[in-house]
Amino acid sequence: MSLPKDFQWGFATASYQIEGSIHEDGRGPSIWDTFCAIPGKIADGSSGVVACDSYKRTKEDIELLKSVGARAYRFSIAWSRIIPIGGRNDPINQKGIDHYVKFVDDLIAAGIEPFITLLHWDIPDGLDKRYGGFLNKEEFTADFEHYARVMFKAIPKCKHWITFNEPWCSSILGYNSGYFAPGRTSNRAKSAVGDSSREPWIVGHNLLVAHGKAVKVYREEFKPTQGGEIGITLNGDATLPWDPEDPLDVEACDRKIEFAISWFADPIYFGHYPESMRKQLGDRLPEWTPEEVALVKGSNDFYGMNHYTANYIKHKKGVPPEDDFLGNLETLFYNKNGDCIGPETQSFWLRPHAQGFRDLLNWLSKRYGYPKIYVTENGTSLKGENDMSLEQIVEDDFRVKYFDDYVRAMALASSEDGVNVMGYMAWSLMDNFEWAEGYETRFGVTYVDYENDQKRYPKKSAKSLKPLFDSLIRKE
Ligand code: GBH
Repeated sequence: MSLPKDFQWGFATASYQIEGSIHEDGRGPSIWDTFCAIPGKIADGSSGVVACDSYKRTKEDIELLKSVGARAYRFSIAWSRIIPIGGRNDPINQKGIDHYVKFVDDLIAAGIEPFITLLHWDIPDGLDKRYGGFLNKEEFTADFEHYARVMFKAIPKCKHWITFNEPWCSSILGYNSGYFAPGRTSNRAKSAVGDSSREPWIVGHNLLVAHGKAVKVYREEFKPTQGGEIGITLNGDATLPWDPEDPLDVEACDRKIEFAISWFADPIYFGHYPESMRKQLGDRLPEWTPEEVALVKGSNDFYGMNHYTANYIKHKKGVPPEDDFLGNLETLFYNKNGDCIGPETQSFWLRPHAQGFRDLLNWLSKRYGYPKIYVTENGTSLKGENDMSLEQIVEDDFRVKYFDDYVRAMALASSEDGVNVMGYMAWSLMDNFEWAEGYETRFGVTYVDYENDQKRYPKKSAKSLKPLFDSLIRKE
């Protein structure tokens, strides 16, 4: 098993999860600042006000990346640092731009290749207040296009752009379950506003159109001179049938991936939504206009893949409720035989199952014609890690094994199955603000001591990736 010679690897983070300094240098509020301020939304009542303090510690973070041998770093830009209110006619904040320009210069000087995500969920709150944010197709897509253009122009040295991180999360968690900002849902115990049966599908559509517009700008105005590439990052879990003998469970496995991934990837590669979704959602799924198809179809230079876990899938009978977003099925950790899919972690949704990674890489490759894939996130939390002593925390053998198993599964997909995977970013460089789960759940290869000035302590896993990749990447 091996990986191609020019395979890129490193670590990933996101602006709101690590930066802190929410008022520094003219940053405007994002929907996550607003959401965190609502009591009960974040498990430990915390927010990204300080987080890892990375806005002020870029030098230290780059030293950390160097010390663990990283060749690439994926991070996201806080839109509200660039345009504090967010809109295309609103003032641009040069200090925000300067910050990221310098960060990229410093990364490149350190021999680390930047991968920039334009939006990792933290849309300016000003846009949400002004016109409903993601829900407003005309305004949002025009504002995102403008913001993207500002960034492409400001950072010509960046050769790998990701438009959106996990539009599934922005749509479903933001507008169906209300688990993430802006927290809209039909559940009136959680929110006074929202329509779980319609809004997520509208938001998903708008994110796709906005992605298409940004890609068009990049390809027409910047790519010819800058020579970089652009794509979107989608999340999706692997699926195994609860009962492999039941064709309906087998079918539900594909349907689950279609509702999570193909919802976005089919329009990007084929120009339409998956049949299974059209069948279940009917006219709640927006129609594609010919102009939109022209923008979105063929809009990925690479496929950005975030992947963590797997589920057994059991089909459901009867008509699904209007707020169903899974595709009329159950996701389980045990199959019909009582086999467990993988060990517990600190995240209620995450159980390691590395074979699923290889299987999903193959599933995606077959469906979308073996596109170039960058794994833009992969990693794990660790049961009870937050309650351990520092001595125990830095001996994170569970995480070392997770990376070892998953990276080897990926290498097999590459050298044995013909999957065109060309990059891998471990989630995450350091413990950080884990959204609705606050700081109790840690995903870092570096421990961050939030009680003592956010001091960083690399764990065993931080140093485990370099030898692993050195042994797998072909020398010629
Ligand atoms: C990533 O998402 C994020 O990009 C990253 O910011 C985050 O820190 C990392 O995961 C670790 O969580 O509420 O039951 O519907 C990974 C994909 C999809 C995993 C949604 C959690 C919640 C399931 N995520 N899922 S549920």
